[in-house]
Amino acid sequence: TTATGRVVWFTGLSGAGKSTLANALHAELLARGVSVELLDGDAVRENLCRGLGFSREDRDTNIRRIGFVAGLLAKHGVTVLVSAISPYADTRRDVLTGLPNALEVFVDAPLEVVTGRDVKGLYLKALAGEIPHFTGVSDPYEAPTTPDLHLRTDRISVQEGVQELLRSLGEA
Ligand code: GGZ
Repeated sequence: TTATGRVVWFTGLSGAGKSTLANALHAELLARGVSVELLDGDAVRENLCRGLGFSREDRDTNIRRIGFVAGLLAKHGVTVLVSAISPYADTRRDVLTGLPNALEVFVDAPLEVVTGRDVKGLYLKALAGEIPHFTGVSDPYEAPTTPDLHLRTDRISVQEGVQELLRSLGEA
């Protein structure tokens, strides 16, 4: 029988570095021959969750669908890297509780830092009121209080983050 795969669940604000870390970890695990899949909020919203918006209900639906697919993959031994804001603590706990072997990773940078980076220009628009319900600006983000791993991306490099992730996965 195939051992259950791990689920690494990256939660945090837009621009905090979830996808960057997930992509870097993905590359590292692939290089080590690990069977690994990425479920990125952005990509998922173009197919599996197409048509969903950013109300609490839609975000929760998004997160539950991602959790469902992650569980199917993990059951077959695949390591799954999930990158989604997943702003609601209750929903995260619900979904993560249903995934044996899941790691909750808080990808954390202060709002000033992510608004300063503003890689996609979304914070500028959100602060101008052009994007309603923007997480961290006009919509809640409930930070994890007891994450398995807390990465301050304004203080550590991507490579340091990946090293910490590998250690948490027992791969370092
Ligand atoms: C937050 C938004 C919003 C609003 C569009 N609030 O940094 P990005 O651009 O590429 O990633 C963000 C993505 C968030 O999707 P998730 O599936 O991760 O969200 S959730 O877990 O809450 O369901 C951002 C973009 O979509 N985006 N509008 N209003 N982020």
